[in-house]
Amino acid sequence: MKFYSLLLIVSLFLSCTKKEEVPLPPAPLSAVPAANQLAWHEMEMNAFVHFTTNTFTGKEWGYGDEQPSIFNPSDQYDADQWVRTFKETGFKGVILTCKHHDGFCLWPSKYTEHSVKNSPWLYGKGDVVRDVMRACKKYELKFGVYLSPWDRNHANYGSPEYIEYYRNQLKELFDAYGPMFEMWFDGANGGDGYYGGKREKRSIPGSTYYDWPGTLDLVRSMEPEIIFFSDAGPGVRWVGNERGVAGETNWNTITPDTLYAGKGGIEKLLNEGDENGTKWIPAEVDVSIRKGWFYHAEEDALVKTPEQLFDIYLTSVGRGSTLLLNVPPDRRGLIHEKDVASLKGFRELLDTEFANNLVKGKQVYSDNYRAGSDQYHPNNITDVDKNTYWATDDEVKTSNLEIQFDSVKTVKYVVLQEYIPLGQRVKSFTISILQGDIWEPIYNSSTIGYKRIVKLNRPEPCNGIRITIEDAKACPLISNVEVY
Ligand code: FUL
Repeated sequence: MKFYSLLLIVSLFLSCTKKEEVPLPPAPLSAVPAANQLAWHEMEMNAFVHFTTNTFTGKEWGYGDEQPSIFNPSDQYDADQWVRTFKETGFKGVILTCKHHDGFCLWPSKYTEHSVKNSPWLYGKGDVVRDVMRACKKYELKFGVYLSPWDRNHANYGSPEYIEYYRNQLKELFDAYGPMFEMWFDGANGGDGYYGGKREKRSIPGSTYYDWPGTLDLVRSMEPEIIFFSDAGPGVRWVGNERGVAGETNWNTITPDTLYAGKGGIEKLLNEGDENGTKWIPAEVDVSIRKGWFYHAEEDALVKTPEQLFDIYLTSVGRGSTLLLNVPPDRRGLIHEKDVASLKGFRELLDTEFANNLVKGKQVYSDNYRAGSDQYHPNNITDVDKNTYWATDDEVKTSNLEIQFDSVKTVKYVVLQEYIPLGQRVKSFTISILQGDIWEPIYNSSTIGYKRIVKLNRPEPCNGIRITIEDAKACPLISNVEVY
């Protein structure tokens, strides 16, 4: 008798421990984000700041022959106000044009006379790069730099000496103003310029002149975790337009060998990515709050409204990209009142539209979850923990997630997030709402990625919501669902 009870206890113990055995996690896909790319995704909204002699000449592209004396912000200049505004309205990082195509440097570079040090502003002692960097530290925003490869002022542009000059400036910037989270390499190259007085057209072989591998290595030696933006990455890619619109289908992967800076006709590929791309190079959506990238008083009436900014949010962050919104300071050296008002209105819209998540903490039903293990339970999508996720068995690529409400609710937005550390998987999904006893499909689309925000054409009263993953590259992994 004793022996049998012992056996019972042992077998009970074994069955309990077996139940708690966690199945193997899904295998990662071949292209997954690196840690710094993951951190970049999570930033979601960064600010871009274009400020230089163009602000004072009224141009968008300075020729490179501007006198430094024209750069002269007023006593009201206040980089703190720029960054404070970004902080208050929800931006996580700032990228500053330290040097635009005209070659004028916003810091007192020792390698050129074409800089703030020869302007009357603060008797030549001003330094915009330092001020923005300090304000970012104060408000805990990350700081990034734009240093235009094309330089219409420099006499040696087009020759190897210029590459040395460009690299010296990178060293200056990274030595004195770090840490930096992102470095922007602009692909623009219009050819003609002042070039030390030669006033001619210079063309460079775009894919070889800058020796990008060497330049990137140099920057990485100073800032190992930096994200590089260029048309084709390697950190993040251009989204293919300056209108604020990522592809509705938006893969974070491309095969970069097929691309190089300045090559035309690849906008669609950049916009939508490539499902079978070999590298994780997500699109960054750069767009200006104004018509131009620089401040021009005559564009004060054209500042994008809060509603326009909200639409851009939906077509950028809401399509799995990061928004890089340009907000250019005016001639005083302040973010203009109109821009501040628009940004604040935009923030209010975000806060009201996404105020009350109807499914937070709710029970979720699914027709499949990995080996029936709690580790991959569908409740993981409503637990507000980005590190937990629902996963299906390896062979299951179609599955449902269902959430029922206690009473009729009106649904306007559905937010979906894949668990991207193991790769982007979902190829197609459908949203249905429960009306009476019927699940009514109301929306179908393709990719999800880091985040997908679906705005329903008209708010729908319903008793529940169902997300059907129709197809995926491998078993789908969903980390978060919110409903508003
Ligand atoms: C473009 C530039 O030519 C514009 O002036 C601006 O800096 C934009 C962000 O990138 O290529």
